[in-house]
Amino acid sequence: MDNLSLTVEQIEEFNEQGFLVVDDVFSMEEVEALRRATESEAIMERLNQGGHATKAVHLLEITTLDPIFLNLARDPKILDLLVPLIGPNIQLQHSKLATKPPTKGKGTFAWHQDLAFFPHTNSSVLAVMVMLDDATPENGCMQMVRGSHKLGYLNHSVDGFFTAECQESRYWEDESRVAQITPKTGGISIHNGLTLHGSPANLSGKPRRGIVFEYRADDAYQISDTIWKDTGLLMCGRRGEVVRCEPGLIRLPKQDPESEFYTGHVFGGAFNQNGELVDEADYYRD
Ligand SMILES: O=C(O)CCC(=O)C(=O)O
Repeated sequence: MDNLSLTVEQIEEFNEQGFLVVDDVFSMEEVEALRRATESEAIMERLNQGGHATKAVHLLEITTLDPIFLNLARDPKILDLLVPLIGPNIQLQHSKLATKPPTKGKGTFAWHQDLAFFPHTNSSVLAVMVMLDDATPENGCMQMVRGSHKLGYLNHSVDGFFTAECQESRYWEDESRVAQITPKTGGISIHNGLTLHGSPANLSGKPRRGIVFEYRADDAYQISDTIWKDTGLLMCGRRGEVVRCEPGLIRLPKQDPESEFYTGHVFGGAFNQNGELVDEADYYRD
């Protein structure tokens, strides 16, 4: 398929709404090759370990598991669409295979902003989901709040600790602002890292698979959370020596040292500016 480019109207739509759907990016032949790769022994083993038959599994660092996924992340058919949105110098921030099981009623994702998990110095960070199955309301397609990327960082914490769920329900309770995101197989969705989104359960009885790439402008620096194996890989353009900072408050995803998800750093290990002693969890306790 020929490379696509965004029209002026699509760029305006993305800037206004915080998301965009582009269909017919990949051919059925390309999708079949990607589907086969997701069914390889190595990937199935990891999916089985995650219990993908009965619950939604996000298999991270998918680019490291088969070169087909790294090639996909670097495919100009995707990157050419992103350049007008975040500029010519683009890094990968993370990658994953996002599955929803065929089991009816499973695979809910709570409302959240991606950047609440891994804050950056600017919001030129966006996620692309490449659909290996049609996304429909029945199989739990993503839902997004129109214009929510302009709200800044919303609160995802309770009692000061990050919960992975946005706590400001008034935005998605206003149904007139909620859009169903329904790219077809071989199509993609693109959303800004601050766009508030979630997805309900899969009721279709069939699996729903998508490959997700979070990309960032080269001048967006991660302030907190995880650095994955493929974080920072240059996808196109060049590495610069400049960090761009947008004004505003950024709420850090402070981890509860008592939680089962605690990673050993209260603010994640990414840009942890303290020495060994200061990094003791007790230091942050009241
Ligand atoms: O897989 C889904 O439907 C939701 C994924 C999602 O919200 C995310 O990866 O941030």
